[in-house]
Amino acid sequence: MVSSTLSFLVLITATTLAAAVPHSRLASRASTCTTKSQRKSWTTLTNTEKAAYIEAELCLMNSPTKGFVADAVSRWDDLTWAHLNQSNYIHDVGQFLPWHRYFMYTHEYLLKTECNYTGTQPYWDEEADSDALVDSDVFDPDTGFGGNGVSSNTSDYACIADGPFVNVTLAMGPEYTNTNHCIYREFSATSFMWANSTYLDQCMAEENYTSAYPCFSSWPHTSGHAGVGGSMLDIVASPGEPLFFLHHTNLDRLWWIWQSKNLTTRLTDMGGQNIPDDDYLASMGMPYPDASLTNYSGDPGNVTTLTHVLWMSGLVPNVTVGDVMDIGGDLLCFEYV
Ligand SMILES: *[C@@H]1O[C@H](CO)[C@@H](O)[C@H](O)[C@H]1NC(C)=O
Ligand SMILES: *[C@@H]1O[C@H](CO)[C@@H](O)[C@H](O)[C@H]1NC(C)=O
Ligand SMILES: *[C@@H]1O[C@H](CO)[C@@H](O)[C@H](O)[C@H]1NC(C)=O
Ligand SMILES: *[C@@H]1O[C@H](CO)[C@@H](O)[C@H](O)[C@H]1NC(C)=O
Ligand SMILES: *[C@@H]1O[C@H](CO)[C@@H](O)[C@H](O)[C@H]1NC(C)=O
Ligand SMILES: *[C@@H]1O[C@H](CO)[C@@H](O)[C@H](O)[C@H]1NC(C)=O
Ligand SMILES: *[C@@H]1O[C@H](CO)[C@@H](O)[C@H](O)[C@H]1NC(C)=O
Ligand SMILES: *[C@@H]1O[C@H](CO)[C@@H](O)[C@H](O)[C@H]1NC(C)=O
Ligand SMILES: *[C@@H]1O[C@H](CO)[C@@H](O)[C@H](O)[C@H]1NC(C)=O
Ligand SMILES: *[C@@H]1O[C@H](CO)[C@@H](O)[C@H](O)[C@H]1NC(C)=O
Ligand SMILES: [Cu+2]
Repeated sequence: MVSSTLSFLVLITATTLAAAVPHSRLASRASTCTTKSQRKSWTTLTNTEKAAYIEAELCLMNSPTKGFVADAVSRWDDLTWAHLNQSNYIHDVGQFLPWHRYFMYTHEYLLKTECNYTGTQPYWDEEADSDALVDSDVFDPDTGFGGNGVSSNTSDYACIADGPFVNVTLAMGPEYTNTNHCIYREFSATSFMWANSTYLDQCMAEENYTSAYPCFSSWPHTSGHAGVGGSMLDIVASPGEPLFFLHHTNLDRLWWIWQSKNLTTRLTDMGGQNIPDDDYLASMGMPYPDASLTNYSGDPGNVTTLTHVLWMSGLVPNVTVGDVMDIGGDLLCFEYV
C-alpha cells in the first residue's frame, strides 16, 4: 500500500521533470524501482494465497460505489465502468495493450488500498491449459473461481453454479444495458486453443508493435474471452467476470515477453490507430468514440504515440502510454515469474 502510493508521488515528479529536463538526463537517471513485486501463475499460489486474492475480490464486489456513475452499486462496478465507458476506444487500437496494462495495475491498486490485499496480481497461464480448458485449476469450486455456467428457467443467462462468486450480482452490463445479472459462462474448448503455442509463436515473431498487437488481440486475447464465454465474451462489460483480470494479466505478460526480446527498441515501440475501424465498432455494437475521449488523448492524429493519455475514469491518475512501457520502471514495479 505504501509503495503504491509512493510510486504515484514519484510519477508526478517524473512527469513534471519530463517537461523541464532534457530526455537524455531522464534516461540516465536510475529507476526508482528497486524491489519488484512478483506476479505469479495462479497454479503456483498456495491455497492461502488463492483464498486471500478471492477474498479481496469479494471485498471490492461488496464495497459500495464511490458514486461517479449512475448505475454502479459496488466498487467492482466502478472498476468495470472504466472499461465499459471506453470500450469503443481501447480495443482495436494502439493503446489496447498499454491501457489494459494500466487497468491491471488499477485493479491491483484497489485491492491493496481498499481491501488490505498484500499479495500481487496473479495470471492465468492459458497456454498450459490450452488443450484442456475444463480441467483448468482456475475453475476449481473450492480454491478457484467456480466452473461453467448452467442454464436454468430463472435466468436468461447460464449463470455460474458453484464457487465463491455464485451469488454475485453485477450492475454494469450486459453490454451497455446495466441491468442486474449474474456472472455467466459458456465454455468453448475450441476457441480456447487460440492460447496455444502455434498462435503465440506467430505473435512473438512479429517485428514491431504495430504488427504485434493485432496478433495478440486476435489469438491469446480472444482465447480467454471466447473460451470462457458468457460474461467474458461481452467485450464491453467483461471485467465484471473476475477471471478477466487473470486473463488480461496473462496477455500483459505475453506482451512483456515480446518486449523483452529486444528491450532497447521495444520499451519505446508504440503505434497503431487511435480510432477503431468502423466495421469493428459496428460488429461490436459500439458507438463512435466521442470528443470527451478523443480531444484529450494527447495524440494529434490517428497514430498512437507514447504521449497518449491512459484514463481510468479517475480511479487512479491519468498517465501516458510511455509511463507503462516498462513494467520495472518508475510507475510499475513488478516482474512476471
Ligand atoms: C461514457 O460516459 C459519459 C459520461 O457519463 C457519457 O456521456 C458517454 O456517452 C459514455 N460513453 C459510452 C460509450 O458509454
Ligand atoms: C483494512 O485494515 C484496516 C486496519 O486494520 C481496517 O480498519 C479496515 O477495516 C480493513 N478494510 C477492509 C476492507 O477489510
Ligand atoms: C424448465 O421448464 C421446463 C418446462 O416448463 C421444464 O420441463 C424443465 O424441467 C425446467 N428446467 C429447470 C432446470 O427447471
Ligand atoms: C449463496 O447463497 C446461498 C443461498 O442464500 C447460500 O446458501 C450460499 O452459501 C451462498 N454461497 C456463497 C458462496 O456465497
Ligand atoms: C493449436 O490449436 C490449433 C487449432 O486452433 C491446432 O491446429 C494446432 O495444432 C494447435 N497447436 C498445438 C501446438 O497444439
Ligand atoms: C512493422 O512490421 C510490418 C510487418 O513486418 C511491416 O509491414 C511494417 O512496415 C512495420 N512497421 C514499422 C513502423 O516498422
Ligand atoms: C533490436 O532492434 C534493433 C532495431 O530494429 C535492431 O537493430 C537490433 O539488432 C535488435 N536487437 C536484437 C537483439 O534483436
Ligand atoms: C484511423 O485509422 C484506421 C485505420 O487506418 C481507420 O480505420 C479509421 O477510420 C481512422 N480514423 C480516423 C478518424 O482517421
Ligand atoms: C473537441 O475539440 C473540438 C475542436 O477543437 C471542439 O470544437 C469541441 O468543443 C471539443 N469537444 C469537447 C467535448 O471537448
Ligand atoms: C484525464 O483524461 C481524461 C480523458 O482523456 C480527461 O477527460 C481528464 O480531464 C483528464 N484528467 C486530468 C486530471 O487531466
Ligand atoms: Cu478490454
